[in-house]
Amino acid sequence: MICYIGLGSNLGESKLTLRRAIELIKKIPAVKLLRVSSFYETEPWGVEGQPNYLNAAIKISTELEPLKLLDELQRIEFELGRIRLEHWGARTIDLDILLIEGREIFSERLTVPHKFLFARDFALVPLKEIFPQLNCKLHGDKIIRVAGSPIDFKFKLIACVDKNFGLGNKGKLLFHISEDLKNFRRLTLGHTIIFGRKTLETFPNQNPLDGRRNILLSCSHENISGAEVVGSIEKLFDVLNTAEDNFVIGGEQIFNELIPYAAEIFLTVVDAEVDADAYFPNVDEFILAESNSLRITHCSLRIAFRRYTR
Ligand code: ROI
Repeated sequence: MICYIGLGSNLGESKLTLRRAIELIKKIPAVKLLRVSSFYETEPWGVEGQPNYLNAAIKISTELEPLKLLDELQRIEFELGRIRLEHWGARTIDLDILLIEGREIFSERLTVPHKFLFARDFALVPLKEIFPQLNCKLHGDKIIRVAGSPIDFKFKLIACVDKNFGLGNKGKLLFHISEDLKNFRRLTLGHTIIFGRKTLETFPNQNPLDGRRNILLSCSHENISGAEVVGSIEKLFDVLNTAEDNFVIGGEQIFNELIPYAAEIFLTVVDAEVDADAYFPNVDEFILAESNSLRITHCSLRIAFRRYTR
């Protein structure tokens, strides 16, 4: 089941609250985060004398029944300090089920599509960004795109995989192909690389890679010379620069965490099938923009350099 959720906040540190809400939604069992919109500053709709809101929308896929999903969203609202005071009052966080693909619901607790969705530009503008096929009319409300969404880091995922999107086996990479290593170096040199501990262990002598800003995303508080260590996705956002090229280089777990926010994917696909125990995530939310195939010199394998965009 594909579902779109609207997020809103106009009390406290709204940017951090929206980011935290998205990370908490990501952690709901049986929920997969697929896509995130920009953040938008919006004037309060339907009420006066409140601070402006920060609004966004996300796309998820889930096996949860809609009412169970609603329970989970309300638990997260509560965890983030939402206290229900007055109807339509200012709030630290508001999470609304906006749309569910192929479903309509009219029950006491839940109406889908959301009762006021098509009247509210603050919900429609972010929704339309991640669901461009949506057929709707805007009302000309003042909605300003602002910095702060995880998508503003424009993450680029880069990996070498076999035909089945296998990444690695028993802690080792599947391939060491010099054409691919050269391409990896050319793309990442002078930029930021983000990786997990298992990927660090695949580096020569387990050392950070030269000529790049190395960031290890790991909750074990080790100290590594030549790399910055961050313990969570939210801390990663604090240390990253949106003007930089931020390459995510693996492994499986780190790709899974960051692919919902990614702008681009560089995949080298080797025309072979190899035993693997770690895989690159599904790329169905992306469009294949480019593919260049070549025969590698020493063995007679073909490889394809693919580039995907949103
Ligand atoms: N207005 C804006 N702009 N954004 C919101 O998220 C929002 N949420 C609400 C009300 C009070 C209706 N107005 C809003 O619940």
